[in-house]
Amino acid sequence: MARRSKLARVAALGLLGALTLSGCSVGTELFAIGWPAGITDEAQRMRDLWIGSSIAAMVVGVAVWIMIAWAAIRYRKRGTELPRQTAYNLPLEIVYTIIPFIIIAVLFFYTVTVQNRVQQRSDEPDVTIAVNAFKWNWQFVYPDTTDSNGGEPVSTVGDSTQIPILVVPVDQTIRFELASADVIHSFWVPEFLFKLDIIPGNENGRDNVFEVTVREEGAYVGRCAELCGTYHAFMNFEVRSVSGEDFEDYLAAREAGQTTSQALESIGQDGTATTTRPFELERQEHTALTGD
Ligand SMILES: [Cu+2]
Repeated sequence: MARRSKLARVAALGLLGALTLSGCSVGTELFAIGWPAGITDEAQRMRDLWIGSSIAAMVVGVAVWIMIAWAAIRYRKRGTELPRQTAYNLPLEIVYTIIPFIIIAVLFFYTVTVQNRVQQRSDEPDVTIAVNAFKWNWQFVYPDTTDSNGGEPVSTVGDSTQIPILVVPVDQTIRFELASADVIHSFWVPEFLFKLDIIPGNENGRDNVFEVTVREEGAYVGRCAELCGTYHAFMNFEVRSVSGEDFEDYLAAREAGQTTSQALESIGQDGTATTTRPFELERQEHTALTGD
């Protein structure tokens, strides 16, 4: 009896070890179960939480399957004799009430920790960008800059023929301050694994601000994630993450009077969006002509 329980314990430990090890290295993709990787520190934290939860769920699931199989085999019907009847095992009932409670408490602890990290705001972000949403496009303003043409801060605004490009540096904390000119929009960059509603009149609160640290250079599509009207679906933008040096050069070129497109080309980037394109005007023209 003693030997058997020792064996069972070794087997359980081995299983747990194998699951944990594979979860930490080769198996992360397996345990991510389709969860995307994302390009920010915050996205990575959320992914880690998800993978940890998957592994925990797998461990609990396997333990339950083993116990079910064991009970079914060990206590299967062997003859016609009625087995020993038992009821009200208080210690056992307490154990199976407490164990789920502990599991939920641990999951809750990690969830709150990650949530606080994702919503964390630094005292001094490296870059602040104002995002203004309107029906049906976006404006991105860099408040710490001055355009030599008019003395206003540098900004990029999209229209029906041009996708606005939001240029950000990598490896720096970026604060987005969201504002809406009309209805509720939602700022969503799928690769950030994050979106935030933009509620008109909320500009000076804390609910319209979030921060990320982007870790990968590239071009990523951004969208409005709140049904905001007829052309909601066309309210796309592009995030272009570049090195810190390129970002400085980009802003300097903008301050010197270059357009977004020219300034992007001056740092060796595509001048127009590569991940999405302006919506087709056909529908609009059709509507104008036929009235439906
Ligand atoms: Cu919108």
